[in-house]
Amino acid sequence: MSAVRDVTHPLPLRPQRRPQYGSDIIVDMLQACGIVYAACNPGASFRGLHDSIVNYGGNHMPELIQCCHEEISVALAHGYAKATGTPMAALIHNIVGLQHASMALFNAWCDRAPVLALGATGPMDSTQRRPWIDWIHTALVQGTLVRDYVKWDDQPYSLASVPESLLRAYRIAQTDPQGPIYLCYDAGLQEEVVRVPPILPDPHRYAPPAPPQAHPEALERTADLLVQAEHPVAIADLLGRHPAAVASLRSLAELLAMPVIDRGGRFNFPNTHGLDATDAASDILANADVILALDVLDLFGALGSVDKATRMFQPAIGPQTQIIHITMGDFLVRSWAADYERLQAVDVPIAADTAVVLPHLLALCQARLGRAETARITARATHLNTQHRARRQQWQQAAHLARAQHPIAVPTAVAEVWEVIKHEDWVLVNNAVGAWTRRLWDWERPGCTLGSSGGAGLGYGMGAALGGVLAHRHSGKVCVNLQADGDLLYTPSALWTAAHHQLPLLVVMFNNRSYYNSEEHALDVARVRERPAANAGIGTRLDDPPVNFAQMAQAYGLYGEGPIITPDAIRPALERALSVVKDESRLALVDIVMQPR
Ligand SMILES: Cc1ncc(C[n+]2csc(CCOP(=O)(O)OP(=O)(O)O)c2C)c(N)n1
Ligand SMILES: [Mg+2]
Repeated sequence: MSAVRDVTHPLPLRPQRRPQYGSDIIVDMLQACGIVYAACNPGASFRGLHDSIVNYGGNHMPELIQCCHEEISVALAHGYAKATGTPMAALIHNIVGLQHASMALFNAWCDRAPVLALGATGPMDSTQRRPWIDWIHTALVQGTLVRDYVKWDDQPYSLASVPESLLRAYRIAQTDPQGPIYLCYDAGLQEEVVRVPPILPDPHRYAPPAPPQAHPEALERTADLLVQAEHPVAIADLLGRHPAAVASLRSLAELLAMPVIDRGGRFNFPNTHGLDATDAASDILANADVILALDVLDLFGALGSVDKATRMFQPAIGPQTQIIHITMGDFLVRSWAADYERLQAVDVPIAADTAVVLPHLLALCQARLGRAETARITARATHLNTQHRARRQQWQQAAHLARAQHPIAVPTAVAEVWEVIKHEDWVLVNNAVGAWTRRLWDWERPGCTLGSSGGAGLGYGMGAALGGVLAHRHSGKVCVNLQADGDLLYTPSALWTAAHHQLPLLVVMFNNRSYYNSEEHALDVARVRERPAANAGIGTRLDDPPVNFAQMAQAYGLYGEGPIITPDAIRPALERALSVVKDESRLALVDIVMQPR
């Protein structure tokens, strides 16, 4: 369902079947909303819904994707949502499943990703409960467990209220700022016999609202500031959730010769473009007189840098820098988690949808450009292009030099993966590497990377990557997961889901045999306190014993190679793995042991 009703493309026809049980109605509604997949880890609280999906619905719209942990189910839906722009469902078994799912819901919340978390409980009619298990697994009200980090939760009281509840949930999840919702279905309600089938509403008429345009005066002021600026800079973060906005940003950047810093919440700007300044953010910001922030989650953090050890923040911009921020972020603030970030002073705050605003802003800027501005802009473009080319060359050279290092350096592995996939139609569905992929790969298309977990809750990578694979299933695209070791050890059973559903994915383990982020903190603290650095590995390293990830993949019936410890061995291993992914439509994993950063 898009925001604007398209009468030429009606939704799939309403099923010509008669619902017999309450959960059949839920399935009819999921199909009417176009939900293709439902990730699930099973449980008796939704046995009614399970039966309806596989028997009444024929395991089609939604099709079940079996997972071994609710955190994986939700991460899968999270990755899928980012890859498609639409939600899939994750079925979550009462209280226990919801507790497992909660952290992944938190990730989706922080990442502003629409996920339909469908839970179950009860029966709420206590006379219908089985002793012990139905009692310990029933809560009043289950949604309170995750209420602080879902956009909405509901527990429909009757079958008649099921359709409206689901339509509202879908609409809320899909309306910007997007986010997860949680619906809880009473087990009794699911198993209730339908006497008179309800007339299901037409989901088209409940679509998310058309997104808002900016206030005209604020937009005029924005255009004035940008055109008059000596050094305008754009910072984009979640803008790329709408691919059209990426093209608009590119046009605006080119019109003004405005460098762009991509914060990477989604893909926002091609790194091969001469105006990409992501890898020179602090220099570019130091010079900026006007900043156009576009859907930036942490604007304060984007405008400076912090010393991790001392927590000292160093602003990158001067006090005179004018700041414009176009975001819908003000409409999604809760008190529980401080994911709203530090309050940043902004000169022109605009609550609007960047995809709607940018074409208008472009026209306003175009109308303001005179000869003097054009000459200034042309000179700026030349300068920025030259700097960009020099930086790209510098990264290439650094990667080339790093090849001699042992253990394998991170840029060496990143460069080798690129050599193997660069002629494929690839999608980076999870990236644990940090800046090096952006430095060495050509990121050019919207959706070619899916960003990170959002909530920095570990265990995200493999599940989210499989969500990306589901989204691109049968498309011929090669999905790539650059997977961190520590993150995978939270949710290794996601490999079983990949094997069971034959999800093709190239997994490259960026294996530093450590929870290195934590080891690094330990090193920093030891340095500041002048204590022995040698103990930083206690409680943080994963090298005793080292995990054999290739064998782990094999244990799930998948292809696994490694550990790879020399640069020359990387490429042949990756090529063999890629053949497995493409020819056998299976997950293949290559474990590369490397330096921590
Ligand atoms: C659920 C959860 N537990 C603990 C942490 C704290 N933490 C942040 S990064 C990190 C280490 C991650 O290790 P790995 O995934 O191997 O990445 P690396 O830092 O080694 O590149 C830990 C433990 C967290 N973010 N989330
Ligand atoms: Mg690690």
